[in-house]
Amino acid sequence: MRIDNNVMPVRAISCAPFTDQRMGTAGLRKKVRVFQQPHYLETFLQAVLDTLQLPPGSTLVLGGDGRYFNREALQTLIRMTAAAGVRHLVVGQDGLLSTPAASNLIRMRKAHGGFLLTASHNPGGPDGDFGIKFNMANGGQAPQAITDAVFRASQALRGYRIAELPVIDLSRCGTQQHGPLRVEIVDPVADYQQLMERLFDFGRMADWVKAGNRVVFDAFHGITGPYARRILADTLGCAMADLLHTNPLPDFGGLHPDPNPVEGRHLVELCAGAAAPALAAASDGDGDRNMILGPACPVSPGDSLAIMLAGAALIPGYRQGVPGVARSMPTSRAVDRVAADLRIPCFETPTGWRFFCNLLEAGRIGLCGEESFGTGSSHAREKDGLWAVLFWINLLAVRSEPLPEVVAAHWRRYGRHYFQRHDYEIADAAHGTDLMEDLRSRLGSLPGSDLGIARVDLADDFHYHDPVDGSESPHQGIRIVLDGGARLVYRLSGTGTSGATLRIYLEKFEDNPAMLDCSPDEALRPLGKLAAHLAAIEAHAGLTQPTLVV
Ligand code: G16
Repeated sequence: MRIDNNVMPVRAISCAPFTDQRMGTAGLRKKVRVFQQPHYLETFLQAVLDTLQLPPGSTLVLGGDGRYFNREALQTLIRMTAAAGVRHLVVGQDGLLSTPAASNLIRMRKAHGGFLLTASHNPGGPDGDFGIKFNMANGGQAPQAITDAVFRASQALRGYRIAELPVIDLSRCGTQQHGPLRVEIVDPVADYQQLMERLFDFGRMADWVKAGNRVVFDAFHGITGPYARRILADTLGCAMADLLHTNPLPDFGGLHPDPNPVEGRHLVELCAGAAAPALAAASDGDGDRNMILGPACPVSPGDSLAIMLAGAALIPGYRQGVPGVARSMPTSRAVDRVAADLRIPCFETPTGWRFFCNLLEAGRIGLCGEESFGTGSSHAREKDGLWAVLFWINLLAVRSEPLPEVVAAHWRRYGRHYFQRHDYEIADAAHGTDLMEDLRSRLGSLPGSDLGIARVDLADDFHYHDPVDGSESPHQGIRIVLDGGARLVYRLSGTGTSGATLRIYLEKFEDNPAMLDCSPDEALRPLGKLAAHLAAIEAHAGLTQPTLVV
């Protein structure tokens, strides 16, 4: 098909709106089959494009985690952004870009934003999940005001506009011109690797690997495989055989690409045995999550963030110190203790990486993290799985101590925050909402009451006031703080694609040196029982135990 240099042929297609295109914690996530309905993907994209009103001639970054339906969706995305007047697309080769690498590219190229085709850690394949996130010019996910406006726009749509373009070949790096549209296909790893080399001491890390410190990394057939091969193996010298599942596959080879101790139990078992590597790690489908383990020592995400902050001055990119730190409300408060020690502010935000972006953008924080296996810094506006692995390698290389000793020393100094998340999969979403409403209605009567193992100090529904833009985010999770500092948090997940997932976060602080080495199961069992009883989970949802404990 030949296209005139200046004119983009565009077709207008009429269709009825869909009623379910409200974005959750991170973009729109649905079953693949929902996205495959005629016009579904297109109407959502049109709603985003109508809301953004990009200036004519804009640049956008496009990529994804390689999951099923990405290829088709990417071609639609190219044609619709072209119809909306975008004139320069920067696309990862084969449509691949990790979420943090895309965030970096948007910033580097001064693009107007980017679309990321991913449902993150959710399973892939024809019966799995698909998703789309839109990131703004700062590289961070669209804020709530934009996602709300997109939903309103989706309800009012009567059709969409799509350019007539041939199928674009994304397999070779280089620039293609299609009429007025320039499509630039880039190596997904190169710019990201350069950024990592600026932040970390690669020479010292390579020496540490050479000295016999083995690193095992599992990419779960998600996007981080190509990044891990180039950075961990080719550059730092890790053994290729220790990098697992590194070719991105549309169905993740049947794996569930969620780096937690359940999906990563093979790594937990490896680390429990005599052949434990110095460091084991994993990332998720789109490369923004991380799990860190050492010999007989899984590191909880809250501890990982706290230990990173405590050691930040040892890492070249953070040597100047960080101005502040942030964690999502349900995340353990281990990092708060380090921040207090360093006399820097510690912000508590709602769940969702986008809430960190204003603080990062305003220079008020340098590190941030969440219980959901996400950690990041001011280097990007998304959490970053491989970055966290590199941070730990750099930290271990400088400290010259095994990982379990680093963790134990941290607990001896700051105390230990035992932490677990109990997820209950509730088949009928309405039962999940009723449960939360019921608990919310009883909050006023809880303070001061004796719950058997402790009295309630505080019971509220977390409300966030953004200190940068002044926006308000109410109802971000129920907090029940007990005397002695233990805490229960309840919220419904915003990333599932069916039913409701009730998440209960359990936390207990311990600074008795004789009690620092319990298993979280043991330390938190009474709290878990109390949490289930308080929320009347069996009565509301018929569930007598959690579906998943991480
Ligand atoms: C997303 C968000 C995270 C959030 C996580 C879990 O991660 O970016 O900020 O913590 O979902 O959210 P929820 O508890 O609502 O399911 P990802 O890696 O899935 O994009």
